Amino acid sequence: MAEVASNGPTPASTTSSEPVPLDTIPVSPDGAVTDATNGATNGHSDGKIVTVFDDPANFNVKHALQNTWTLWFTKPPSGKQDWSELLKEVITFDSVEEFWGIYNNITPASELAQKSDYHLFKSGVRPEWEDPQNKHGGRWSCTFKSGKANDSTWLDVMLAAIGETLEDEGDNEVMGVVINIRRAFWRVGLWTRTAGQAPKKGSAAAEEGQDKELGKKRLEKIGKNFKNYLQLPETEQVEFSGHADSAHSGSSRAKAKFAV
Ligand code: MGP
Repeated sequence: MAEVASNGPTPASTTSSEPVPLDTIPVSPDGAVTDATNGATNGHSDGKIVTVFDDPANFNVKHALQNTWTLWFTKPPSGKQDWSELLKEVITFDSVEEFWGIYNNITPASELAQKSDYHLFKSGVRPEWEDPQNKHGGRWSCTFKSGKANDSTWLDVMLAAIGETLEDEGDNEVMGVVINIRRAFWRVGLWTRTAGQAPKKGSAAAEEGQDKELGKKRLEKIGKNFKNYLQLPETEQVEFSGHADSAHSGSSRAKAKFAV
């Protein structure tokens, strides 16, 4: 194994079982940060692949993600508190290294208190039905009875989101992913920009001749990808519901519009 020089900033430990404060995570080390892609989209530039070992002392090579993501946390209510009082923005990141720095130092889903949620959303989108970029959208979701999902279920879904493998290029549907920790179950969700409705008159999609059926097919394909990452057997389904219905009923358990 390559030897890593001992001088330079020490990254937060990844082996400690104690969660460390987020502001100690070396997500933005001092000094210049090397973009591992060197501005190229495939990680190669001039035929050279840059890895963390190019500068092991400073630990400052970053592999850029296609999008910038923000982690949010909903804390369990203590008494009567509004949804918006409980929802907290945690941290924003845009590289693979930052993702792992954060993931390895926050409380795993399995250790969260009941009624907590993690939300991982594209930067600039609040994980709420009311956000302008969500309000016409919906959610694929899957409920796992206690013990039927674990930390890797949530990790796989986050990696699929930040790795942009849930949708086809140009779909521009995925807004974020969510895990709800509840007494008797975990619910994993994938939020989309649309909900299978006909495109608005005059919109780019309408002008391209896209119709309701096409929108629904696009969402179903995303639902199937989601189901694969959740490793669900063919006999189980993930369900899609619209945020407008959830907002109307005041509950996330709005009636499913379709399932795959
Ligand atoms: P939940 O956490 O999505 O589902 O919503 P849970 O715990 O299964 O509960 P249920 O009530 O849907 O059966 C819990 C509650 O948080 C909802 O009832 C809403 O009051 C509130 N809430 C959840 N979301 C995602 C939103 C949101 O986007 N906007 C607002 N205003 N309230 C929300």
